[in-house]
Amino acid sequence: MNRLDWTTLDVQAQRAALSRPMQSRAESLRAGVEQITARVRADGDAALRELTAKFDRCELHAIEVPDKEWREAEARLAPELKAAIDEAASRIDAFHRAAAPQPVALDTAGGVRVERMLRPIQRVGLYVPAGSAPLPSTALMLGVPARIAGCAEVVLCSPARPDGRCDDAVLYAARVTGVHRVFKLGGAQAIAAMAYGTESVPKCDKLFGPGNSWVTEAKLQVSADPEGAAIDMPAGPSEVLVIADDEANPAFVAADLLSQAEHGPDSQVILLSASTALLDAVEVEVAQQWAALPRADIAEKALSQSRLIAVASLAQAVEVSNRYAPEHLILQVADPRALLGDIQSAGSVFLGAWTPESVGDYCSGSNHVLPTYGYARSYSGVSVASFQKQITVQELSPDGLRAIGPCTVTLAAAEQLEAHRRAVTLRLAALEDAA
Ligand code: HSO
Ligand code: ZN
Repeated sequence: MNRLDWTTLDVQAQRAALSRPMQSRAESLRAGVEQITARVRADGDAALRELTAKFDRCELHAIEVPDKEWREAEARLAPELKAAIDEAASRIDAFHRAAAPQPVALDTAGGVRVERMLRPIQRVGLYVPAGSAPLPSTALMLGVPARIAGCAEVVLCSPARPDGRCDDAVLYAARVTGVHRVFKLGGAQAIAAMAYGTESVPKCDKLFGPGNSWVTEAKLQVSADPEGAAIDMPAGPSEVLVIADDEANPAFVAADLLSQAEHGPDSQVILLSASTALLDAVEVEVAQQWAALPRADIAEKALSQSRLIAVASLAQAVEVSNRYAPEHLILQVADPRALLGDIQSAGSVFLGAWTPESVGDYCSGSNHVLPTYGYARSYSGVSVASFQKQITVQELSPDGLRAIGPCTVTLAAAEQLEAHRRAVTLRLAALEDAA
């Protein structure tokens, strides 16, 4: 890991210290995704079969997971894994239910009622990657809020293994959350299928979930097309920023850094501390713990673009963190709540020594589909609201129109929109006539 001292860096060096690994939107990627999308739109299921044979080395008979395979997956799954999925789902459900937006009804003036009602997005498409490892937890993080929102059709795509089956745990998690249909599709072709529809795959209104650069590029392309589908958020590789003080346990800090580093070679982990002793100790711990990891090669690549940064104070650490806007922010300091009020940009925050990021990834109840790559400056993680539309309603009585009509008339006149003005004045005149 690179060691830096924030206080000695000039403006340019500070910017470089917080730069993310370059995300390629290379012309070849763009063109490759465009080609895939065009093929799926033109040839539907036939294109999906061909592309799956080519990219996933798997001959699909049925594109949709049949009932029999759902049942077999559930029967094969270890009881403790089933129980853990059930347990995680119930806590994610509890938190997301409590955090769901509520309808609003308010009189903003006498006789002027304004309301907000919530409606589910009808058809949603969830993507669950299975690249270096299938992620059943992602099926929970997307499926639970979709169910709470009440989406009419919830479709999930996850790539099949070469034996033609989807991962057992992903299928079980999908079933637990009430996902309606699962398709054995991965990559850009899965995104294209859900955005445009094929004979088998229904066209969806909005697509959710993480993925590799092909999936991300496909989501960006379909979201720019009015005939395509909306997306949850732009996504990049996973990342964590840890702020630690001299009381932090270096082994805990190192374990948290490595748990993000093992996600992918382009993941990024950053440690900020005002304590040189802590930075030294974490560096030693990372090297020790890293060597024992099964995914040491992946973590090594991630660590090569990661940083241990010395800062002058906790206040400066918070400043730097807000600037970086991490997906995950871990505060391993004596009084983490004292810093929380100053946190402006982060996807999800983990407080204190006993809150590893892993619990949020799986089962504390919060969502793990979070804004990466600095998007936490303006985006939030997936929640029930992501699966809903908010529709406002207003209703005026005659008194209500008398109360706010003049304000409308003045503003319409100022904007020289005469028809707007008259829509009010002719009604006010009708009220006067009737009086
Ligand atoms: N940390 C990842 C989510 C995840 N971790 C899934 C384990 N499984 C991105 O937030
Ligand atoms: Zn994780």
